Amino acid sequence: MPITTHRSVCPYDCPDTCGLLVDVENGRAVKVSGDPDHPYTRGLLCGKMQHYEKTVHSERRLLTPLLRSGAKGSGEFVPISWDEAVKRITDKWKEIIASFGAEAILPYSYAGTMGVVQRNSGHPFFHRLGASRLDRTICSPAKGAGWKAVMGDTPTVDPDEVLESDLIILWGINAAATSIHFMQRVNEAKKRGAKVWLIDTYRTPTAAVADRVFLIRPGSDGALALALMNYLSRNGLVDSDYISEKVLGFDQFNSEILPQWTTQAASGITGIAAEDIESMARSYAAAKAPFIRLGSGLSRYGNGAMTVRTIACLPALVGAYGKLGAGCFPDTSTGTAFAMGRVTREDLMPAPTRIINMNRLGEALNRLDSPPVKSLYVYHSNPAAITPDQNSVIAGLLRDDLFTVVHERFMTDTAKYADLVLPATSSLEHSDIYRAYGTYCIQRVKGIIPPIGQSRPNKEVFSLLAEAMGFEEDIFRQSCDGFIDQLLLVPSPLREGTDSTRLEENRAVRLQVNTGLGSFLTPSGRIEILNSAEKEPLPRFLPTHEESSDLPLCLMTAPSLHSLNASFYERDDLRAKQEKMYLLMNPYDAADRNLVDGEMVTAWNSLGEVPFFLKVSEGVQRGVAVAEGVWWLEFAPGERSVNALVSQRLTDQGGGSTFYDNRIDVRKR
Ligand SMILES: Nc1nc2c(c(=O)[nH]1)N[C@H]1C(S)=C(S)[C@@H](COP(=O)(O)OP(=O)(O)OC[C@H]3O[C@@H](n4cnc5c(=O)[nH]c(N)nc54)[C@H](O)[C@@H]3O)O[C@H]1N2
Ligand SMILES: Nc1nc2c(c(=O)[nH]1)N[C@H]1C(S)=C(S)[C@@H](COP(=O)(O)OP(=O)(O)OC[C@H]3O[C@@H](n4cnc5c(=O)[nH]c(N)nc54)[C@H](O)[C@@H]3O)O[C@H]1N2
Ligand code: SF4
Ligand SMILES: [Mo]
Repeated sequence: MPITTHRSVCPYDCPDTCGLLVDVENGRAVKVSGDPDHPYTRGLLCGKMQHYEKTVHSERRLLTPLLRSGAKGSGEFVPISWDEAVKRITDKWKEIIASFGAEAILPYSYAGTMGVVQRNSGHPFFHRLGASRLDRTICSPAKGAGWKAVMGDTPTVDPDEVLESDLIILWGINAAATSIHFMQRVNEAKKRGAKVWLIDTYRTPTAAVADRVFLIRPGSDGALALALMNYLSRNGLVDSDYISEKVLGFDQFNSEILPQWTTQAASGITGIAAEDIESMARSYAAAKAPFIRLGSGLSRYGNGAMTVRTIACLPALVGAYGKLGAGCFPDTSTGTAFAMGRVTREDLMPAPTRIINMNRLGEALNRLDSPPVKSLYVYHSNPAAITPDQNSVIAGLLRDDLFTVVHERFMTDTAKYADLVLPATSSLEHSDIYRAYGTYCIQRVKGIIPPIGQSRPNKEVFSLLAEAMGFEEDIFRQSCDGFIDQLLLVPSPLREGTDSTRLEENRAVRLQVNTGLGSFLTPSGRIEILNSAEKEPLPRFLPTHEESSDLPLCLMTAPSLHSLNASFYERDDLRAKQEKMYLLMNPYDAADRNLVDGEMVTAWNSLGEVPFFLKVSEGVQRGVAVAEGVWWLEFAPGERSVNALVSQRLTDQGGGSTFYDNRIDVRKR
């Protein structure tokens, strides 16, 4: 059989949404490389995706529906047919609805695939069913809320603008792992003379590109931003003309909030020396085009939205939002590229149903009544691994009276607790259309190999379930491609003028985003340092949740270079690169506890205990411990992984997760 090459896209929850070229031979993907024709990613793939064919054709792929035959969590199943699986699910749901109402059914999904159609295809079904709704806030809603409080709906600039910057601040982002194409631009800007700073809680791999690395106390970035702004203001380094024309509320902020934020005061909280904060402020003011690339790490705290809001004010003081290659870039704004209402179909809900925050799944499964959750349907997510408070989630999944269905590519930690497992296709086996959050591109792709085993795409499974439930709406009968054709008929200003031929050729297409310098989509038309619609009209410093904890170490639940949340652990090659499930600690913190590099230790707090291998590292500041990656329990050294140490508490706004706002102590195993 000849080898044919097809265009596809990386389906994972990564800002860049790379274009792929996939060689197919005899119905199998045999080689995956980057598509040089992609306007942003231009052929460069990360290490995780260079052998995506090993994931797609992994021996671990689920091939048939499976019915539990052993105790919950034992992983013992027997194969059954799709017909039987669908009948069992819908019979059980009809029974639950008759006794408890449809709100006793809870969908749980997040970002196993970022394709607009497959990702959201459960929404119309569960809306029509009248099930409880899931508030999908695990990632970065606090970042969104903080940004919006200052900038409203102003679109962020194109990431390529960073090439014009002379000072790039990577703030709370491990771009070497999570934004490799942005890093390419950063390296290019460095060659043109730009300086690069990193502000993080430990020396991540991204530190290698930075001219200056500032290690900050977790959750204290708001204090740093306030002190920088105070210094700029007291030393005549602000752009007064720009402020009077474009900024709302600076005078009040400057008199009521800033004065207490001396560099000494901020130094006490952030751990960064006062002289360093002063030199940062001077360099920031002197830069022609200072560009802040804001990650999500600093937003996953009890004060996360306020931190982002405070940082978003900083560029306004020096007029950076008015300059090419300057300002602040949290994520791109492509939410309106498609008519999402047609995809999610809230109109199908019989009446508004209750909303359950996905970060509090543990609480929902264990404590909720009126009605209790009697059935959980998980698709493209792995909550037993990735959700806060793993002990509580697993206790819920162990409930005998909970009917759990998991639609998955692999036997994940969550699937092991299911009553019924359904096999899912990978992105090479189904059609979809993608937008991105780190670039302004969209791409439409087709399935290019047949489904592995009896696996089916999300959309198709919801059509089967809808049919068995007797739902007759057209959306449940449409093919994925038919649905995408219709969706593309609905115009969007972002897609105006885009090349539809390229789109049909499965090539990535750049959206037309007007990131016009100097106009702001806020109620006042200005940058709103003062926002009277907010509970706190002015930004100020808020403490984290763990401020008053007596445990000594702040736990960083950071991304790994070789995995993506709990994805890619099916791959022996990539797991080998992570070596072991490590906890990184400063040499002094280790010595204080008589711990030595390489030994097994137990990290603990009031929520749980997790065994790790200790890695002593000078790159971690005292008082901080780092656990990279979200390991599957199958490969963890003990019974639990990192999220057993993470609480279900939420961010100050947006209902977000607080993955980084947790303290622990560590003892010998
Ligand atoms: N390789 C890889 N790529 C990924 C992912 C992955 O797991 N692995 N995950 C994907 C997903 S879902 C997302 S949302 C993005 C996330 O991409 P990022 O924004 O890069 O990652 P975050 O986990 O949000 O955290 C980034 C950094 O914030 C730091 N940090 C934590 N607390 C603080 C703080 O208080 N102040 C400061 N200044 N820094 C702090 C952490 O140490 C971490 O290095 O990446 C995506 N891409
Ligand atoms: N400790 C810690 N915890 C974290 C994070 C962290 O950095 N540290 N990151 C957090 C963040 S930012 C996020 S966004 C969440 C992400 O949490 P999740 O969205 O749950 O991400 P994954 O762990 O990648 O799990 C996705 C699952 O979807 C499956 N899948 C892939 N494609 C399909 C498909 O088409 N159909 C179906 N049915 N299944 C499919 C995959 O096999 C995989 O098991 O994790 C959060 N949890
Ligand atoms: S995970 Fe990110 S960098 Fe890697 S291939 Fe996918 S989109 Fe590209
Ligand atoms: Mo995320």
